[in-house]
Amino acid sequence: MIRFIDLRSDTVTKPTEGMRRAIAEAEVGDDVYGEDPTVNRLQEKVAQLLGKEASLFVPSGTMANQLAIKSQTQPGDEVIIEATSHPFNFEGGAGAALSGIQFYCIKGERGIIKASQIEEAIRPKDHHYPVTRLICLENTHNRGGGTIFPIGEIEAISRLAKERGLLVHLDGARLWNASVASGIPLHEYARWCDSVSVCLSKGLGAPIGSLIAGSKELIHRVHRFRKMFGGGMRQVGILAAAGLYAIEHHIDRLKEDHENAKKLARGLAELKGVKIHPEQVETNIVIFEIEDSQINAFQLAEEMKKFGVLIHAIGRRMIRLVTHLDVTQEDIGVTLEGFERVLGRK
Ligand code: TLP
Repeated sequence: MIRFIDLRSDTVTKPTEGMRRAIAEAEVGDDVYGEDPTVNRLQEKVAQLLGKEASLFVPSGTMANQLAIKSQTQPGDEVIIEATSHPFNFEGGAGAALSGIQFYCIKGERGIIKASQIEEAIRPKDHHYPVTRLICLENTHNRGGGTIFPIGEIEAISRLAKERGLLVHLDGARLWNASVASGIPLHEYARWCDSVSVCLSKGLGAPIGSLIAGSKELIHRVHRFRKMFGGGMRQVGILAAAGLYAIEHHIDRLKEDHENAKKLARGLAELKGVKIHPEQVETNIVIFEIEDSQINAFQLAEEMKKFGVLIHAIGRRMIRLVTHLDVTQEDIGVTLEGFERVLGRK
């Protein structure tokens, strides 16, 4: 079988030998009865890392975000969110379908929105308007290019939210990356938010799983809705074991992914028709544009396959590359060589 260098996403990683052993040896029980000791251990561990009272294991990041929305809104409410965010763009319209909310989108700077922008978006208390209830943030920001949400801005947004009686949800699918790159502990990011979701199946390399953390009272509500959404699972300790293994072994190494992403970006900046700001690459995501005179992004993706490299065209001129634990430093060299052969040097 040919080994592709797969830069389409950090969701494509395969479990390592050590992780597979942890899966095989996991103690299990029926988690719908709350009796899976490995799931319970994972939930306690993540709650502790995020400095929250409780957390709940769910199958996906999408379900985690949607449960956070469902548990903290009423149908007809408005949720303030950034225009290129994951819950608004890539969750199948679930906010409207499952919670009956509408989003109020704010355009951010590489995904980052400011407290002052949010303040303007909060609806007056008048019966003409929907009720503004929740603010959703994303850290790191996927379509922003793996941008780290500045902690000072999160604090300012949280203080504004408290003042105006609003709740804050943080989509922290890649909060691990933000924390490793910034040196700011996970709980410091989480303390400003009522609910936080984190994913085990992205940079951390587990095959599946996300958690949602918050107060005991919130997680009690989330638990009920998880059942309603069909997310109650049984002997799921085999999956939680992979998550625990990932937390124990794969957080610190994220810095290698960040270095690889920076190296990719620096190399790409030398190539013809590539528009990129390497200094803006903060974590494991690289987004760049190719100019009109060059081939389009879909054709570039096809050409790169010939060099054994898979990339994600996210538009006619935009490409996203994501580094992860199945991509080595040598792979970055091979990838840059491929790009150079297709695009040429400046
Ligand atoms: N993102 C995936 C795709 O859906 C785009 C990817 O390849 O990056 N929040 C954020 C910030 C995400 O990036 C993702 C997945 C999710 C939530 C949803 O997670 P899953 O795929 O587990 O439902």
